[in-house]
Parts: sequence; structure tokens; C-alpha cells
Amino acid sequence: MGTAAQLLVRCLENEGVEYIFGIPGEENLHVIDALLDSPIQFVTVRHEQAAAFMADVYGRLTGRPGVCLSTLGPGATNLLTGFADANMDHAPIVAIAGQGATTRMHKESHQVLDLVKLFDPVSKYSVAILEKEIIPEVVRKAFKVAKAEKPGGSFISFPENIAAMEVGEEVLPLKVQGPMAPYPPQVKVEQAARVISAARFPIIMAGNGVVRSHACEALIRFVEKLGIPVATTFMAKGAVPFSHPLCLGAIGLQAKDYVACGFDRADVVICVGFDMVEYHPFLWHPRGEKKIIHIDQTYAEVDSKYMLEAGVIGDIAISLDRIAELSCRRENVSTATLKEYIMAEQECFAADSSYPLKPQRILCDTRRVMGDDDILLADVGAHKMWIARLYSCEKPNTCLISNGFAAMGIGVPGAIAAKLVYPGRRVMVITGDGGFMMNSQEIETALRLKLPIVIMIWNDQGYGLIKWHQERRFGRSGFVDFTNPDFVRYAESFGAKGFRVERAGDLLPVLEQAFACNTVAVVDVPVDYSENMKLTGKLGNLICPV
Ligand SMILES: Cc1ncc(C[n+]2csc(CCOP(=O)(O)OP(=O)(O)O)c2C)c(N)n1
Ligand SMILES: [Mg+2]
Repeated sequence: MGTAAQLLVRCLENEGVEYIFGIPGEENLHVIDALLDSPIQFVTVRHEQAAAFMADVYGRLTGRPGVCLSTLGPGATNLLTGFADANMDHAPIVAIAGQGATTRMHKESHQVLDLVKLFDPVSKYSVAILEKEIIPEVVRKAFKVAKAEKPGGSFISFPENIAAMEVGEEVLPLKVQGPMAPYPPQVKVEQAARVISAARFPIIMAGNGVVRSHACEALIRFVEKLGIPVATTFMAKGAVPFSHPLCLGAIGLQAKDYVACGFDRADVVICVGFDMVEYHPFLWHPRGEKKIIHIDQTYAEVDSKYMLEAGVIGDIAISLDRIAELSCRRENVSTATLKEYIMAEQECFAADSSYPLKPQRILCDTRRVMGDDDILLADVGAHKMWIARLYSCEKPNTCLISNGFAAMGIGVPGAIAAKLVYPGRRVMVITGDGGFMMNSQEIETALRLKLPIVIMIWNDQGYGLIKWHQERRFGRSGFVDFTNPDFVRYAESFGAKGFRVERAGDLLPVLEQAFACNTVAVVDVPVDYSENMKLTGKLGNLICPV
């Protein structure tokens, strides 16, 4: 005999859960108490939103659902943003919230909200445990659904009176069975191969589905066998190494960019594991004249600019290998010009000594201190756009960008989760001063867990990306400026290290020092965002090399 809460925890252990991120509350007391006897490590955080972001990044890096826990009402509403981010970025996540007793859920009652309804639009599965016997089924289904392509969120509401009930020994966790991707139908493989063989200038767009399905090596084989150039979305950076001669770089800026020039020329676009939420087809396919081949585990979203010539649904690696077998190789596709532009842009600012620092210079130095396996997280803002364009990756999941829901505040909690998953790698977050202040409280969590991470703040005293949009659209800006605390002293007040970069040439040694101090280090970097509008001007006048 044990309580329903203990059964829930046994079911979570059965799913292989290592960590639960969250905050204890009155209505989840039984679950918290049951966790005291469990090998699962509970990570106490300082804001539920951060718990959800940690679960989000944990899910993205491991492919296993990250788990977060809150109390009812305000605890659960705080979880919502990070949870929605995971759901829309297709990271597997399971959130569990305490709930008022079933005897008071039907009426106005302290902190009670209909949580199943609240999470319904941002989840794949949202359910309340209203009978103790269903716990094994609910937990198994929540994990199965969250993990299945395309991954996303499962939410479980757990009323306090059910959690406290006694459950018989005969109710046991269910056997964990992973969903298997089906084999692609041969007729579709042949159809895709015919279109590719007949193409004049095919191009591949690789999305995060390639990374999720562990199909990066198959993609590289496909690219090399057929000689077709490949661009990745922001979230799929590193799916093909940037240094690969057929890799064009990352695409996704709303404006035209060098990589997009390849798309202009293409008559066939092969989308592999592409999540439409990242880069809408009307941005890269406005006239709808190209032939699209969709290779994914799930059916294509219906969109007037994404009408398929062939759709190959099944295990992505198997689909790629089979299509490659039947398709003709392309010779002499020159991709050099496009990549050269990006590389030239990176190099030309490598020694730029202006101050405040230019985004290009900062990213150059950042790339130098980060090894191929180290992990850079971007928060959301103008800095993210620069990272997405210019930070080149050799390996997948080494630059984490939220590009679906794009929620500010993911960076600091995300870095904590990344360091938990990969303690042996350097983990750095680049965040705006706006996004940093949304979850900077988690510095305390990182220190408590003894997780050394480097937090680099691009200090422009404002909501830079919005200012950029305002200038671009209306030629003026407003309501986007603010002042900051002294970030060095702020860091020190937590017991972390604080650094301020006062000359461009100091950035590299300061970053090395920040990693060497082996604790949480905050690096305040004044940034020159006049480069934003210069980039807009440059890309606005962009004429694609032929
Ligand atoms: C939670 C949330 N609120 C608002 C936005 C809209 N938004 C996107 S970027 C941005 C400004 C970001 O400012 P900052 O963090 O300082 O980064 P910067 O653009 O200056 O690099 C805002 C308000 C968002 N994406 N997420
Ligand atoms: Mg800013």
C-alpha cells in the first residue's frame, strides 16, 4: 500500500526521469514528500517559468521529456510560457501541477482554475487524474505523446485529495514502449528520386526534425552522394557541419540573406525534418513555383506555399538512404560564393576594435572560446538574430535557439539545464539585457547546484530587436529604452563572478577568465546595435551572386 502520489512518482521513475524542476506548494505536498524517497533529483527553482524552460532545454538536448512541477493556480500559470515554448519548439516536456480537491473544482475556490483547459491550447495532451487507478495509464500516455513526433507538451493536473488516497499494491507502472517510426513507402521514395534526378538546381532545407531523429549522419551521406547543397534552419544548426563544402549555413531571417540566394535559384527544395513554425514558406517561397519534396516522420502542414511534389513519410534516415540510392548525382554545384560571403563577413570584423563592441566581433571571439562540442544558448532578441546568422556550428544541438515560440527569458534557465545534461562541456548563454532580467533569479539556482555557466549580457539598455523593427518599419522608435543595474555588482551579490568588458580586445581574455573561475560568471558586454540597421540596409540591397 502507498499513496497515489507515491504511485505517480514510481511511474515517473519507471519512465527514467532523472530531474524534476519546480517549486513545492500546498497542493503538491504529497508528491514532494514522495520524491524524498525517490532517486529522482528535485531541482528547486526561483520561478516556475524557469522550471519549464529547464525542462524544455532538457527535453531538446536528450530527446526524453523534461519534467516540471508546480502547485495549482499561480504556480501553474507561471509554468505556461516555458511549457508553450517547449511545445512549439517541439521539445518533449511533461508538466505536472497540483490541483484543488475534486470536491471544490466545480466552484469558485481558492487558487482553483481549470488547468486542463488552460494548458489545452499549448499542449498535445492535457488531462486531470480524477481516479487513482488511472495514474499508470496517464503517466505512460503523457510521456509517449510528448516524445512522439512531432514532440511537444503533456500536462497532468493532480488534485490534492486524489494524491493523498491509498492505492493497492496491484496498481503498477506500465511497461515503457517507444514509438517506432514507420518505413517510408517505396512508391513515394521512387517519386521523390525522380523529381530530384530531374532537378536543375535542387537545394536541401534541413530542420530540427533531422536532429531529433538522429538522422544527421544519413543527411550528410545524402548530401555527399547526390552533391546537393544544404541549408539548415536556425534550430538545426550543425546538423551538417558548417565546414562541409556543401553546407550553406543557417537560414531563417525574415529579410533576404546570402543563404536565401540559394533558394532563389532552386527549382526543387528538399525539406527534411522541417518544422514550418521556424521559417514560414511565404518567406522563402513567395511565388509558390518551386517543387517541394517533404521528408519527415509526420505529414506536411497544409499551406498554399508548401504544396508537395512528393511527400515521403517515415524514418528520416531510412528515407534519405533509400532516396539517395535511386537518385542521380549532381556535379559541379557551386556553393562557394554564398558561404564565402558569410565567412568574409565574419572575418572582416574579427579584429574590429570599436567600442561598444560590434555583434560580429563578439561572435567571432565567442566562437574562439567555444569548442565544437560546447553549447551556446541564445535568448531572444537582436542578439539571437546575429547568433543565428553568424555563429557557425560543426555539431547539432551545440547552439540552442528558440525559434518557434521565441520566448524571452529562456537563456539563463536553459543554460542551467544544458550544464546538468553535459557537465563536461562549456555552456554559455548570450542574452539581451531585457531577457536576462526576466529570469536572472536563477543565478541562485545555478550556484546552489554548483553548475558553472557563463552568462554574457549584450548591454544596449533596451529592447534592441523591437527598436530595430520600429526603425525599419516607421523610421523612429519609442518605449524600448531602460536602464540596467550594475551587472557586475548584481552578479557578486548572488556570490557569482562579475566581469565588464571595457575594450574590444578584452573580450576574449575575459571570456577565458569567466570559464576558468569555474562558477557562475556574468559578463557585461556593451554592444553597438547601430549594426542592426546597417545589416537591414545591406540585406535590403542584396543582389544574389549567380
Ligand atoms: C516573453 C517575451 N516578451 C516579449 C517578446 C517580444 N520581444 C522579442 S525580442 C524583444 C526585445 C529583447 O530585448 P533584449 O532581451 O534586451 O535583447 P536585444 O534585442 O536588446 O538583443 C521583445 C520585447 C518575446 N519574444 N518574449
Ligand atoms: Mg537589449
